[in-house]
Amino acid sequence: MKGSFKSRLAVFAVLAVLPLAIHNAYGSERDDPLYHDEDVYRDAPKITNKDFEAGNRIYFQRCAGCHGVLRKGATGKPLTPDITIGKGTDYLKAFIGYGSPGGMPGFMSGGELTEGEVDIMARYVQQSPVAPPEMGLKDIEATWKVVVPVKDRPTKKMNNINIDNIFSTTLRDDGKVALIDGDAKEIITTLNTGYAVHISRYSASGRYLYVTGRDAKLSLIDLWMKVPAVVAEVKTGVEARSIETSKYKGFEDKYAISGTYWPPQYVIHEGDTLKPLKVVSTSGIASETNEFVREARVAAIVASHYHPEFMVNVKETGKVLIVNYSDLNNLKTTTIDTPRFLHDGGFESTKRYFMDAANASNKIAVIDIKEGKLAATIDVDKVPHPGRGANFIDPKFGPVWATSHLGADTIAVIGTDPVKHKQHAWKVVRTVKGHGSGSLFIKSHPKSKNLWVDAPLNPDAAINQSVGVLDINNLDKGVTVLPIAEWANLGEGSKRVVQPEYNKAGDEVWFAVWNGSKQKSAIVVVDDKTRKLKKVIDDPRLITPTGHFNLYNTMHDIY
Ligand code: DHE
Repeated sequence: MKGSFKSRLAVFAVLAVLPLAIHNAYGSERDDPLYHDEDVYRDAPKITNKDFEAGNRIYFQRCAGCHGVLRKGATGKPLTPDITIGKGTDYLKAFIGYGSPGGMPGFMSGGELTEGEVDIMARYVQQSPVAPPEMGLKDIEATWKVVVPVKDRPTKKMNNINIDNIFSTTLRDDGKVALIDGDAKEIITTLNTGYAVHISRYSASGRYLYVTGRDAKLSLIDLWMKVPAVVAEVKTGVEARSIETSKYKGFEDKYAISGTYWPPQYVIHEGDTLKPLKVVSTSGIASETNEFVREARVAAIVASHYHPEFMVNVKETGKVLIVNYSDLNNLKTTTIDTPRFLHDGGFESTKRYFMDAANASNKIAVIDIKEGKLAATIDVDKVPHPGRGANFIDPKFGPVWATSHLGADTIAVIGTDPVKHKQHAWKVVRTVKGHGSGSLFIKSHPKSKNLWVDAPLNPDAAINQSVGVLDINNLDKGVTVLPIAEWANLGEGSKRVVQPEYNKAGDEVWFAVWNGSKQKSAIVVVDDKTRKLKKVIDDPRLITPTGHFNLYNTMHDIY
């Protein structure tokens, strides 16, 4: 591919993904004779440049997260031409359009793609994938921008907002976050933070908010300003999902770490400016196969409260890297082999153990943060997807952590106390029915008696538009289903209900009602005790809300 790194990055920024130079070099039709050099492409259906470009853009927006930039598969199946050509265009169209019970969303039935776009995608995935560019420290530094230098920032909090109870809400397709005052339940401001914003995390002091977009644009927001605003940004790659900050005593607000899907690497940044300090590749040898994996993507990252360390999940290699940030020039890393593919996870209640979902193996790996080693692996149901999971005290089994599943309608409740409840530790002590498969997130709070579970990827609207709630003290009683989307009263649309999140006090639970970008969406606030509707926040600025992150709970890992 020709052109400087910057121009290549510009292509990515405009098209949101892969360069087309190779394709363009072969003329306007994919059936150009040159293109048929390799046998595998001989049977690929025709695709015009225009459709290939559209396919690239859609693939990055909707597919690469699960299937990989190089289409080698992870959460989703591999989609390389040697496999897809054999399936045929009609089969692929049905799959893309209507999804599968295994967790593949129906992109046409869900209203995200038109019939024409589904046809393009069915032909696009039969073409050969094109490798995106690398990005070293210099390249990353070239994108780094300090909007408000540290010396020009306030020295004390300049607003009257109770920032502990702020929610940073992802406005997925609007490329923004909404900062919502959790007390007033009103939007304070919305801020541009990058394409298809993914997650928000806060600095250990609570002053700074870090937001990453899927396009790997990382934004730093100063919550002390009169009106909180973006004070620095940097682009760490072309695809990202994770960001975390240093939490160990003495290192509060000092570092941030961002993980990228492409290039497969992590970057350590100066906490208050985002200046990139260190880049480390995560490509390497996989735990179970001992084969080299180039696209070894960084999934969840958590920060230890026990040591100056980050736990970096490398999805495809099944390695948890314990990165000690006390000396960046002599970076010490402990590598723990786990089952694959690692995705998301969170701490149990003492924060000593990281409960890490290896979703392709249907297992939870338990990492002992204090000792820096694997404590256990636990079999659960199909495709565990905890988010950060939920902690509570089970009346019979003591402290437990729970995950729901993408591929099953169950909740696995796991004993987490190896001291006072040793016989139950790292065992599934209960399997409880939720209200449906296709769940992504589960949540509780130390002050609550409820366990909330969503199912936004269930194909049935009655299930994906509602949530399930269970009584922690009476889990055998079964799940109660609450019609959250109906309460929001938004009119037409897919209205998937996603991610329970508590307020600071632990007496309200918030849900996003995630509708199409041209339709009305909302945040629904439920009274945790009565399980009744408390408030619908339906400000028109809430375009495609998905994740929402309460400052106090996120900062202190309370879930
Ligand atoms: Fe996420 C967390 C990856 C699709 C909402 N998501 C994560 C994490 C990863 C990840 C690795 C953990 C980050 C961490 O803790 O540091 N997500 C991916 C994907 O690869 C995937 C499957 C496909 C994609 O194309 O991105 C994907 N995620 C989605 C969605 O479609 C969701 C539902 C809506 C959206 O906003 O895009 C979504 N993901 C979330 C949320 C979290 C998250 C809300 C944080 C959960 C938490 O409680 O911390």
